[in-house]
Amino acid sequence: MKTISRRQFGKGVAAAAAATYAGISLPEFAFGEPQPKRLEYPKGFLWGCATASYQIEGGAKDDGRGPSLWDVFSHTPGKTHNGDTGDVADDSYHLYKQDVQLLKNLGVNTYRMSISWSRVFPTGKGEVNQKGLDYYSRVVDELLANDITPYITMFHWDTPAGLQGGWQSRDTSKAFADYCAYVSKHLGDKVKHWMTTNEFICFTDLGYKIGQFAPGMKLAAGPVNQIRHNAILAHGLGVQAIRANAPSGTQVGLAENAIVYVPVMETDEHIEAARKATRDSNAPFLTTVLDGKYPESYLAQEGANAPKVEVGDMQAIGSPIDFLGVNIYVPLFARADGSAKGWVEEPMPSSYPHMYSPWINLGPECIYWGVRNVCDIWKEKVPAMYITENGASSDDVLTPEGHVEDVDRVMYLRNHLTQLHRAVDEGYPVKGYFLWSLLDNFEWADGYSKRFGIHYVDFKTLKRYPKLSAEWYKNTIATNAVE
Ligand code: PNW
Repeated sequence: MKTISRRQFGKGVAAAAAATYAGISLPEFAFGEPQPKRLEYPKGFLWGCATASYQIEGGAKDDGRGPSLWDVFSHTPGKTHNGDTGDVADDSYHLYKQDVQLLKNLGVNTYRMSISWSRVFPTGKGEVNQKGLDYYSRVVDELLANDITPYITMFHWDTPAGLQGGWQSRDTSKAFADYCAYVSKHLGDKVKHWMTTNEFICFTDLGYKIGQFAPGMKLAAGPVNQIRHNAILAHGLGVQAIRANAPSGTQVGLAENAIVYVPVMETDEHIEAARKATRDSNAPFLTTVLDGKYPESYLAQEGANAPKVEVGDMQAIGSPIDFLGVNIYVPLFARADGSAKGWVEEPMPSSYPHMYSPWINLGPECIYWGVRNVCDIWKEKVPAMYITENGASSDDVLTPEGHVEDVDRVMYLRNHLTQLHRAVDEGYPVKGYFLWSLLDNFEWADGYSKRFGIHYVDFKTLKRYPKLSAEWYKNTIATNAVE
């Protein structure tokens, strides 16, 4: 074989280049700035922000509002960071017009908010508090006047304290349906998109099994499974109630934090493992709602602790939905392991990077795989999908000039929207994205210590300041692209 020295090789390349380039004008891109492909979203994609009643409203005792389990819990010593409560929060009860202007300035076309059940029914059922409903009517009018479409969650964890037994009682599911019927009847001419519940696991397991959230109980498996059942039953009865009371054309769904598995590698076997993991791990909630029945494996695993199901329950629970909202923050990793189950969850190394809240592990592929797994498993059961929450906390510092340079939140959002674009590009039916959250707020057990807003709130003055992330999101919306 003929070998050439390095010097000869160099000479050869230089000579060849001289011959090639002589007298030839090269296309500009060869020496210009690199031109990344702009990740544009489809025309008509909905951009929004999300909030929840107890986290932003304050006005806890105003105009006849009754207490919720979260009022009771947050006022119980030792339950929230620093004893923080939602008594005032962002005072959006009084400052909602300012908040609508924040939305308007971002250029969003939609807003996800929730209704405080105990503002409308102070004890959860029976007598209506007209002033409570009037407040939501004013908020909705203000949104519509600013061309912002409301997407409303009926229940984001603030269970009326007046309901005996809370979610331990089936009557709560029935009371929820009556509340949904009433609200959708009275606001249904203006609000066309409803979500029944938000994140089953957070008001069932976290509230009644782990005790970290209201009402702070630690019950055994049997009662917890019944509570989970009552929660999904409430969703199903709520769907039926909204359909029966709102005008035709109304869209009904739910917002669920599906547990998301990312395949450790994008090979067929691990992709299949992540899909199986998604179906198995969401067994008591999303899987049962979308299948309309409990998986055999879940019933077998729970044995005598399995939920008691009454006639008609499964039909209600499996009511078809018009859209599925998924709240996606974090990944878990699945690997095919050759077992009968077919998958194993990878342990997370202690070095795994996270955002300011220790549970927000950074793994932007979760938003792509969350969408893909759910749509691949349930296909026609999910005619449309929204990301109803995605966002992160950051150790925000307000400068004397009134800036917050939350580059970590921008990094988190940019990477998640890059991954979401992949799902949209592959044809998954994602219609919109709601960023959590419009503004800093009462972060449940973490009180005011963890800020998730793209607007900073000074909790002493209640003044709102746009962060860098608000500027970034505004640009994303204006260009309809990730930049
Ligand atoms: C969601 N997890 O909660 C809620 O819907 C919001 O009210 C909340 O403020 C937001 O996310 C940020 O926490 C979650 O542990 C709480 O995976 C915990 C988890 C996920 C979502």
